[in-house]
Amino acid sequence: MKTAFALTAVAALAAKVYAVPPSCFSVKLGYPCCSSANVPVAYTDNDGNWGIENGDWCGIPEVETCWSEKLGFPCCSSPSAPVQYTDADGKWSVENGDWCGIPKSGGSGGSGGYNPGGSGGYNPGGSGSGSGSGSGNGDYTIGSQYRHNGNPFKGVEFFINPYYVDEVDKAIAQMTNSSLKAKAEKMKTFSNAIWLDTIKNMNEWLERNLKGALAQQNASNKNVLTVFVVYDLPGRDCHALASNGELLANDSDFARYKSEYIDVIETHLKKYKSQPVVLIVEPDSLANMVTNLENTPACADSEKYYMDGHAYLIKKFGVLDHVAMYLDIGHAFWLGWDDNREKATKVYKKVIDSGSPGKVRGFADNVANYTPWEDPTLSRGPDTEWNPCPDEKRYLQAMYKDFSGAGIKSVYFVCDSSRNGHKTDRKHPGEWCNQTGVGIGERPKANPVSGMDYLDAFYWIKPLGESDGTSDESAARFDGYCGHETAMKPAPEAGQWFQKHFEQGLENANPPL
Ligand SMILES: *[C@@H]1O[C@H](CO)[C@@H](O)[C@H](O)[C@H]1NC(C)=O
Ligand SMILES: *[C@@H]1O[C@H](CO)[C@@H](O)[C@H](O)[C@H]1NC(C)=O
Ligand SMILES: CC(=O)N[C@H]1CO[C@H](CO)[C@@H](O)[C@@H]1O
Ligand SMILES: CC(=O)N[C@H]1CO[C@H](CO)[C@@H](O)[C@@H]1O
Repeated sequence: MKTAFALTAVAALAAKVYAVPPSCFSVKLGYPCCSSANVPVAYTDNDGNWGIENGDWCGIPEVETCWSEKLGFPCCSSPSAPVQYTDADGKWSVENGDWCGIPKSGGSGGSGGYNPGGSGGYNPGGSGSGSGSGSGNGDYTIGSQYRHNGNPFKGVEFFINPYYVDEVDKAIAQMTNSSLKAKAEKMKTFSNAIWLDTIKNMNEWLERNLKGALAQQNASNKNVLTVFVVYDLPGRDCHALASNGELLANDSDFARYKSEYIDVIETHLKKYKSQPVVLIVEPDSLANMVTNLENTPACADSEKYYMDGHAYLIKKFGVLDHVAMYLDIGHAFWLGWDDNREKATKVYKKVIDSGSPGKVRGFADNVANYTPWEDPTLSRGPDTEWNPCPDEKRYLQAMYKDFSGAGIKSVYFVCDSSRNGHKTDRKHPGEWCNQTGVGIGERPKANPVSGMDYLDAFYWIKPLGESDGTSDESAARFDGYCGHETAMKPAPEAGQWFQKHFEQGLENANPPL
């Protein structure tokens, strides 16, 4: 309010103080809010629209079209955006891979928007005084420390990743078959992990999703679990090419891994301490340490960084009460053989000890792989190259025995079931790229198998539909496996959307969608 003349003019009307609604732009300037958004505009300046009531200036409250901004999320571009989720705050949709609040239509009666008391749980900025700047993002109360008590997947709600919901919506838009569309719609109701596969993606997605989960948690009054994949070690994917990372196996890139990646994740995790978090740690890395040190020079070059990187992150994340970590152990047709399991036991024991006092909850298997949970057609013999663990169930049973026997204290597993519902067409179980015949497997669920208390969960770690690697032989990250006969082609780069693979996964779902 800049104009002094206007003030004196009205001061002459010598008003009674009107009962002040608790917040609107004028309160911090010393004027009450008008009683409704429908008061006629008498004057407009940079602060907002002013009305006159009871002989005094009052700030006309804005109809809160953009209610989600105070919760840290943008508004959707249109009031007719499709509703994906509804809670006490309002209706939510997804745009550009993030939640957005669907604007409440302004207009009639001024009833809708202006909501002084702030109803439901999630209320940034705190109540009362109206002193602060109000806008801006998230200096909200995060609440008290959450502590995992046993299985982190149990008794919690799973966070739905809005980015995936958006990908699925786009996939649905390309479909014509209505029965397939209906299956795809269901995919939006299941949770999957969020991959922090570059420093940039981590910066973009980690806090946003923690914040989203906190909002969901406060609205639903149930703890909401988010699962992240930590995936950026120097010299990543040392034995293959399709998922090579941004950091090289050298000291300066290792310093970046620590300071620009792990430390930043730690800061966010420490802040969002009232909600459960699971971390799936560095897929494929330690399994490469078990089997590929001798035959792959790139893996030998990466060894120091893989080992020191794990020690570093276990020390940091493994002391946080609301965070549970699972180290990746490949899958049945990687470490299942007797000699590999024996070597693996030593490697994993050493890594866990090196991270003390940090602790890990257990191990993740079959991440981004296709090995079925049970495959009664296979047994140890020439067909399996004498692998005694030809499916994930037998693999975990054996690993449980070996790891517990070696004195590893916390031995629990989470199995990636996003793509292992149907035996794929692969001729050799070592094939991993875009396998034809893919089908989604068991839905995410805690303690899914009776008699296997050490299986914490089936969970979708690799989102179905995101490519494993390109089939373009001229691409820098082309890996021979992605050109093999049973690899679906043409395939886009790793992580890019692969519509055909997605559709096949839906058709072959087991159990069916
Ligand atoms: C439509 O999809 C269903 C299952 O999702 C499939 O069984 C059927 O063959 C498809 N129809 C056509 C015409 O492709
Ligand atoms: C490490 O690799 C990065 C590329 O990611 C390069 O820029 C840097 O110069 C390398 N550092 C050393 C010490 O070789
Ligand atoms: C602002 C707000 O409502 N925060 C709450 C979110 O949930 C936590 C945990 O239940 C509460 O402690 C906060 O007060
Ligand atoms: C479903 C699909 O795309 N299958 C293809 C996988 O790759 C083989 C060999 O390149 C093709 O013959 C299949 O059509």
